[in-house]
Amino acid sequence: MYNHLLYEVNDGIAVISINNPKSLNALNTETIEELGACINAVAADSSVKGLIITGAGPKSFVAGADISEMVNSGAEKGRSFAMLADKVFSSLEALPIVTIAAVNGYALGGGCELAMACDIRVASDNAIFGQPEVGLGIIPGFGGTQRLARLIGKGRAKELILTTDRINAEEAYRIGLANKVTTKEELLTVCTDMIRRVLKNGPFAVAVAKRCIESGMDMDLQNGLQMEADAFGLCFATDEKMEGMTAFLEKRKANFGGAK
Ligand code: DAK
Repeated sequence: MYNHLLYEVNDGIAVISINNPKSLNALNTETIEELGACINAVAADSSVKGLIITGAGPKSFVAGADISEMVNSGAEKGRSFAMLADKVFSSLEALPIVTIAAVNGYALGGGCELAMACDIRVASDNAIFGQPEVGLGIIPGFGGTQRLARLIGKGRAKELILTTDRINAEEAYRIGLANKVTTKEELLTVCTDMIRRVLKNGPFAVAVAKRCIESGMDMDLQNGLQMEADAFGLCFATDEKMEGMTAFLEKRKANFGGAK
């Protein structure tokens, strides 16, 4: 069905693997188009409750945008590529379900940016993160200058982007770029277990909490708190809240219909 992606769903958890082995899973236009179509399919499929994005093969998550395609692109192509990628990465970020990047090797340039468009990053111990763009005479263009600074702070984001230093999984964990580090063998299990823990909770509450965090990052505190209060009120109107609180009072586990 896809030329550049592998896609499977097990027990409500979807796994998208970027699959361009000859270029260490670099992102060309067709791959980003397919990723967009696949994210739309995930959004439209109510049976999918969580999403993992990873790279096919043992060595790389995504080694960045495809340099062999970009080298001859002019301003017009660059602009349309940027608009496409922006749309796709934003649709990934806007999914109401939890998304995890299982970073199984190189996450460079657009690869690091793809990981940052997910809610959570779990890195295998061979993962390498970096933003090499300024060394290619461009800047991070899939949201890197914005999302990296929001995630790890302005000073560290500037250091990574301006030096183009590559960092390993432990350092990524230390600075908050990776949420967790595990072995290569256990990476997908760790991600799946994490998603299952999310699925024990109210799906509407999870979606609303995720949206409040995302939107709040771009607001001042007072407006963010107002948004949170409005969203909090909305949760009180749901069956989910009734089930969650009733279950507590009845000393049983809440059943929100997610994975067991
Ligand atoms: N693009 C194309 N091919 C790539 C590639 C890439 N990003 N990365 C690796 N490959 C290819 C290599 O050319 C090589 O191909 P063959 O020679 O076998 O044909 C094959 O994958 C294996 O790579 P290596 O032989 O280099 O493998 P090593 O283990 O020695 O090194 C490496 C692995 C990941 C350290 C190295 O391949 C590397 O440095 N790759 C490039 C990393 C990089 O600079 N990535 C690009 C970052 S720039 C935009 C928005 C965003 C962007 C662009 C536009 N707009 C708004 C328009 C994003 C830009 C970026 O991501």
